[in-house]
Amino acid sequence: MSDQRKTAVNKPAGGWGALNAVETHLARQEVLIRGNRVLLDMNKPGGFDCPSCAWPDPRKPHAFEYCENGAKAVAWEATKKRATPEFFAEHTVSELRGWTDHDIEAVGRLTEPMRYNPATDKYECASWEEAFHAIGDELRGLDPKRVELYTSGRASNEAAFLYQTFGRLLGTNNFPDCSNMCHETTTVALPESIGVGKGTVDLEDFEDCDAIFIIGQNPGTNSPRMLGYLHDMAKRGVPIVSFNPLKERGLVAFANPQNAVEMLTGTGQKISSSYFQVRVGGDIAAVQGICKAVIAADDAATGSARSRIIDRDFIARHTHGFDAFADYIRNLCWERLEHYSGLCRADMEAAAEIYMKANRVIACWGMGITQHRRGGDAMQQIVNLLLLRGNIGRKGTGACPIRGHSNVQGDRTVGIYQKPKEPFLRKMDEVFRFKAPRDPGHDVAECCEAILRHEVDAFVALGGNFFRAIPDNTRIAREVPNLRMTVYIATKPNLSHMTIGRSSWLLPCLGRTERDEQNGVVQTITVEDSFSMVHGSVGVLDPASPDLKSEVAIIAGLAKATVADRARIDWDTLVGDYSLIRDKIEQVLPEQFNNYNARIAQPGGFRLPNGARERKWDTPTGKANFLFKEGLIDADDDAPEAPHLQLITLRSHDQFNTTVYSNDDRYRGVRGERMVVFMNARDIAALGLSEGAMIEFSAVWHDEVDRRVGGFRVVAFDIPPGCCAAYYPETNPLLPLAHRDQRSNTPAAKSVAVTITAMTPGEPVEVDGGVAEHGRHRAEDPETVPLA
Ligand SMILES: Nc1nc2c(c(=O)[nH]1)N[C@H]1C(S)=C(S)[C@@H](COP(=O)(O)OP(=O)(O)OC[C@H]3O[C@@H](n4cnc5c(=O)[nH]c(N)nc54)[C@H](O)[C@@H]3O)O[C@H]1N2
Ligand SMILES: Nc1nc2c(c(=O)[nH]1)N[C@H]1C(S)=C(S)[C@@H](COP(=O)(O)OP(=O)(O)OC[C@H]3O[C@@H](n4cnc5c(=O)[nH]c(N)nc54)[C@H](O)[C@@H]3O)O[C@H]1N2
Ligand SMILES: [Mo]
Repeated sequence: MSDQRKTAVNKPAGGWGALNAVETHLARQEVLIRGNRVLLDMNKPGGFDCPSCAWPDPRKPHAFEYCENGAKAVAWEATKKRATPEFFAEHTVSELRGWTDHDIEAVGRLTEPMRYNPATDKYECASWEEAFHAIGDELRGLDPKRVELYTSGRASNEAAFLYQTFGRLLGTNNFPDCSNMCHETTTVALPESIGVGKGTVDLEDFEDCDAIFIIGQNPGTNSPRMLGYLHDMAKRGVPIVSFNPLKERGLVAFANPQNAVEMLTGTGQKISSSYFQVRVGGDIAAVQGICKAVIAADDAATGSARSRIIDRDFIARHTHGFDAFADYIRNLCWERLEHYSGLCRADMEAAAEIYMKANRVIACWGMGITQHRRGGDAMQQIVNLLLLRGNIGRKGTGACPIRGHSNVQGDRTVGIYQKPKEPFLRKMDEVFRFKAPRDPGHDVAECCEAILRHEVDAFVALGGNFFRAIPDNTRIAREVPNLRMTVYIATKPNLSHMTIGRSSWLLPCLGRTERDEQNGVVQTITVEDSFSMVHGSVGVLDPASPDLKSEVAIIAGLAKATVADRARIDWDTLVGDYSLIRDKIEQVLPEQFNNYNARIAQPGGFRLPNGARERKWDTPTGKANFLFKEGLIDADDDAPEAPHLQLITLRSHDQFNTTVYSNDDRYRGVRGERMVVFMNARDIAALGLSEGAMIEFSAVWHDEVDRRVGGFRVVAFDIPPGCCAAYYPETNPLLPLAHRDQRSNTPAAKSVAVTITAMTPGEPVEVDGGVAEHGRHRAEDPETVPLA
């Protein structure tokens, strides 16, 4: 590792580097003055909800309730740059398809509706009326089962609710959603354990807990406001126990930009009191090892005067399956747990010691748990650990999945779901007087399979970047020209928009930072955060173009043009006053949204009911369940043997999913490039490579598809041997569609078996049909933030 990189990687996260980055990103998008003022309105009552992650807002916000990455998200949306009709006149879609994710979005905000013209291979201006008409005509003529309605988690509750109403009126439950690639694992597996698919904690619990376990999540980059809480907890001496194969800088130390001493001394606060570098996918074994040590300690305490370690009373009253679980765990041998977790027995026992000493424990998890073939099983082991000492449904305790997109949880709550429950559909029928379709629709994986089978005619996207974010993306994108129509509702152009059916539309919408005025009144939208708090958001900026419509207005326009005759819905009235949409949501979901409009007016909004938080378990046993399977730790083991490596696909510090703000990753010491692979020095040597060498990945999977991407530079990193990491979405062509969590279909993006081979710089990667990743057009873009 170079000295400069070493210094960069070893500094605390946050600090001057974070402030510096905020300024640079605002300046780069030419929003310095505007942006700084705008940032003051973020995450405050009466202001707008940060469009970045789903971390909740405190009831009493700080003066600067934003983080570096929230500021980047705002700067990116509030940019002065525009993707105008003139821009599209200069570039064919075929040409734009070869651009990088960064370059295409960096063009700026979309300004007018655009229609693809096959004769010129360009997007050209159209009016909203033309767009709605043409799209409505096409959709009306199609079998609704061959229409896919994708949602990305930035859509508001109001937009998402109208969207699912529109889709169900059309006659389909095909609602593939970004959550199908994200926390679907949690949504499916958590209810089996505790009866709800959402977390059971709130912000106050963070203040009350006395130990926290962070498993497979990188808060420093992906929910940086969480770091402020971790920072304060660490200061209070609360043990923070992290499980992550990579040494993530934000989990190691953090200098809070709001703390003068830390800023001046550059020291920062140590965050994780223990850091366990588990093997990729080794969490099942690691957590079961901790359970083993806890149960052993409890067994040893039995009969002695010492108090019991396991909360027998809670277990007897509130749980099911403890005895079988405990027996299973007692019989696991340490050698196997060590082998599969990549940790030693002493590590697991040390973690158990911390767990047993603490009265109140929170466990958080992210994509490092959900994006695995046995992600749901891993998550259920985390719950088992919590249940052992009654760490759910009590102050300062709980299960805490950290969601991704700022409203991904809310979208699901209001009906974006491919497998809607009967009571919900019955309410929809009743409120809108029609018969909603009953057969299950497609999730993301099933939508991709349908595209591959040529069973899709139209693909409509409410935000997102579907054809980049999905597994096997180049392979699936190749089939899209078979579709009759693609429709993209978006703020900025991206590579999906260049992945088009025979007809294609780009419908530009307002972003969350912008004033959404209808009938002369500024509208409030609502969102739900990771902790099930629903609150309002009001945009403050002038819209990027006078021709933008809100997502709500666009969906209503599409619905009017397509399904106006199928229910007596006054779409225009709903668009004119979003509180009327909330009334409809309340009618369909009365228990959750009772008194909706009044309650969003209270500071911080309101919390949706959560049974497990009150120790009411909505499971078939009526209890919280200890769940496990025989042979779980090594069943269907996907850890490849050498020379294969397990590839983790993850996020850099300067990206939000497929939105790449810059090519830097300050916390991992990478600057100006994304085509890198982080490897253990031993693997680098074993493969006969050296730092800086150029490599090609090829995926190991049992089918005929050639999955390769090349042009990645080797970077030595503190990561266990046998695994490596590289950025998404550049690595998505490697991720086989069938490689996914067994129950929820969530792509196993965190453990792709690959082989790595050396290549000479400039050597082309011939991948059948697709754009070879390293062959993408790149602007000369040394736009970098100094390493700090
Ligand atoms: N700035 C920013 N914020 C974001 C996003 C963004 O891209 N940028 N994305 C948003 C979205 S949609 C989401 S879902 C969240 C994602 O937030 P995270 O869940 O933090 O997502 P990742 O960065 O993909 O990976 C998380 C961590 O899992 C670790 N990991 C990988 N495999 C394993 C494993 O087997 N076991 C363990 N214990 N750890 C493992 C990786 O090293 C990495 O540190 O963030 C949201 N917030
Ligand atoms: N290999 C690999 N693949 C992954 C992951 C991984 O870790 N590894 N992570 C997965 C996860 S967790 C997720 S959530 C998905 C994300 O998948 P998506 O949600 O589909 O992708 P994003 O990159 O978040 O979408 C970015 C685009 O959204 C549009 N946009 C931004 N703001 C707005 C808005 O306000 N309204 C509208 N209509 N459009 C807007 C812009 O055009 C922008 O280009 O990717 C998944 N794919
Ligand atoms: Mo996500």
